[in-house]
Amino acid sequence: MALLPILEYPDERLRIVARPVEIFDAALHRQIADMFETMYAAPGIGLAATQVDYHRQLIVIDVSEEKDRPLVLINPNIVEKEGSQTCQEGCLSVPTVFADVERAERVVVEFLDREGKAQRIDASGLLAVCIQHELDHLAGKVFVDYLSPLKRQLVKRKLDKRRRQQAA
Ligand code: K1U
Ligand code: ZN
Repeated sequence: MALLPILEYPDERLRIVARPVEIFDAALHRQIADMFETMYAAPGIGLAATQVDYHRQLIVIDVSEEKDRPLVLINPNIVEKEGSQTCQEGCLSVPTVFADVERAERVVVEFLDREGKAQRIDASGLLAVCIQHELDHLAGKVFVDYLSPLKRQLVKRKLDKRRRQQAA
């Protein structure tokens, strides 16, 4: 397994729209294992393939306290949405930045598992937030896109400063 580099906002590769996964082979299973290792090490509760510069519709998630409930979503589609909730979100591609985002409270998602078998889950609370955040990544969207232009500018400046300090 390997730790994968995570793209950081405003990297333009975060804007690439992911294509469906078509081949369920050993290379895909290696990519999934590497993404879980990267997500757990970060640490994070989700990771979309886009964030590691792999532009296929693949997401890994684990919102459990014990980190023992790994979930792989391939070619996911939200087929039902209900209600709304506002949650403070973070993003491994926008380090140190947290902001409130309004999302659906409950989503029903159809997807393929790592063997290519069709699955469906009914998610609410944090899992629903995380799924919507990761699906946005696959569509080339980052959570700071929901902020005002002024707040986005502040985020860019903060990240620029952080990068300059890291390079010094
Ligand atoms: O997609 C990502 O960048 C991962 C992101 C997912 C997410 C977090 C919060 C709300 C919506 C989506 C993260 O995992 S950021 C890190 C984080 O939230 C966290 C890390 C360790 C423990 C608990 C949370
Ligand atoms: Zn993110």
